[in-house]
Amino acid sequence: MDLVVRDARLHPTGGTRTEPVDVGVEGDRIVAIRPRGGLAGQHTTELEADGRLLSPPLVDPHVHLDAVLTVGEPRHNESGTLIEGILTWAERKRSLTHEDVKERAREAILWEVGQGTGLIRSHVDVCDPNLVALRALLELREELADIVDLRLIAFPQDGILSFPDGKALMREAMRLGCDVIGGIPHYEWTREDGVEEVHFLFELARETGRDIDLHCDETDDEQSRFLEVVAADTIREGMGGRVVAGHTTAMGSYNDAYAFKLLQILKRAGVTIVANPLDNISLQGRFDSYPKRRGMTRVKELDAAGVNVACGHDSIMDPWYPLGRGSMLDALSMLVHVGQMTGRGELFRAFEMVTSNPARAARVEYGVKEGRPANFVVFDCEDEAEAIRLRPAARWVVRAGRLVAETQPAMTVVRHAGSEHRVTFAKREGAPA
Ligand code: 17E
Ligand code: FE2
Repeated sequence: MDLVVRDARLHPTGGTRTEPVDVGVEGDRIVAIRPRGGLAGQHTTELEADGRLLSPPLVDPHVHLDAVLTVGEPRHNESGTLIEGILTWAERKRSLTHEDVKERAREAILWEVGQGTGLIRSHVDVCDPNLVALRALLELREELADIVDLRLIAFPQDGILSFPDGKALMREAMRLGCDVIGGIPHYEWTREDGVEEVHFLFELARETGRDIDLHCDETDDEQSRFLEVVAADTIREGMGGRVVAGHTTAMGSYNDAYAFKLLQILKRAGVTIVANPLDNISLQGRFDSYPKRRGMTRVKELDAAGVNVACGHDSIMDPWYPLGRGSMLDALSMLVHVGQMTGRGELFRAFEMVTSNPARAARVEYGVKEGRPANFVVFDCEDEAEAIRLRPAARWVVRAGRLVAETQPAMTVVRHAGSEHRVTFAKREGAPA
C-alpha cells in the first residue's frame, strides 16, 4: 500500500474506547481498516501511531480569512465591541490589495492546516465595489487545493439593504464563483430591512442553487429575532440541511419561553448553528455591568434538542479578536468552558462540533471509513477528551493520501533534586510517549 498508519485509535463516537487499528491507504482513498497488526508487510510509507488518536480532519466552518492578521491596522479595537471591530475593518478595507489578502490568508491557512484542519469555510466581505478580497481568495482556493478544501461565503459585512448596490454585489460575488450565500440581517438599519434581507438570501439561493450561511443575531439585544425568519424560510423553501446560521448570540439573552419555541422550529427546519466562542466571549457583554452575559449561543440546549451544532474559529488576529493561532481545538476548548460542556460524554460530543457536525453542514464526503477519501489526522493524545484538554500537536496530517503536515511534539523536562523529570501532562501510565 502507499501508506499505512499502525496502531491508531479511531475517533469513536460517544467516548467508548475502540480497539487499536491499522489504516491502509492507496492513492487518495482509505482502502483497509484492520485490527492492529492486520496490515503487516512492506508499505511505501509507514507511520507508527503508538495508540494515538486518529481523527477525521478538523473542520473550521466559520472564519474571516480576508481580515486575518490585520490586528492593529490602522488601529486597535479598544472598546472590544463588535461595532468598533466593523468600523475598524471598514478603514482597513480601503487599503486592501490582491497580494495583501492572499499573503495573510495563505499564512492563516497554513496555521490551520498544520494543526489538523482540512476543510475551511471562510466568509469574505463583499461590501466593496471592486470585490478585491473575493478575487484574491478565489485564486487562493485553487492554489491551495492540495492542502485544504476551502469554501467561500459571500458576506455583506455592512449590510445588503444598508450598503449601496448591496444586492448587485451579492449577485456578482456568486457569479464570480462564491460557494455559499452569506448575510447579516441584525446589522441592517431597521428590523424590516433585516427581514427583507433574509428573504433576499433565499431568493438568491433559488436563483443560484447555492446554500446559505449567514451571520445572524450577533448581538446581546434580546429583540434581535432574525433566526426565526431564517428557520421559517428554510422550511417554506424546502432547504433543510442547506442553511447555517452563525453566532446567534442573542439566543443567550432570549427568555426561556421564546428560546424553547425557537428550538422547535430550528430542529424542524434542519438549520445548523455555528457558535464562535473565541470572538463572542470577548465581544459580547460589553455593555453589561454585573452579572455579565457570556454571549454565546445556547450550544448545549441546541444540541440536546437535536439541532446540528458546530464551532468556528471566526477570527485570527483581526479587528474583532486580537488573539488566536488557527487552532480549532483552542476554539473548542473555549466552547466547552463557556457552554459548560465538561461532563464526560459532553466532551466527546463537543469534539463532533469541530469534525462531523460541520462536515455534515458543508455536505462533504467525510469520516475514517474504507472507501472514503484518505483525509485524517493523528493527534498526539489518546482520545477526544484529551484532544480538548491538551490541544496537542497534529503529529501527522494526511490529505488525499498525502502527508501534508507534521509536527514534532514539544518535550518538557523539569530538573529537580538532582534528576530530570520528563513531564508528559498525562494522568495515566501508557500514554503516548
Ligand atoms: N464580522 C462580524 O460581523 N462579526 C464577527 N464576529 C467578525 C466579523 C469576526
Ligand atoms: Fe463571523
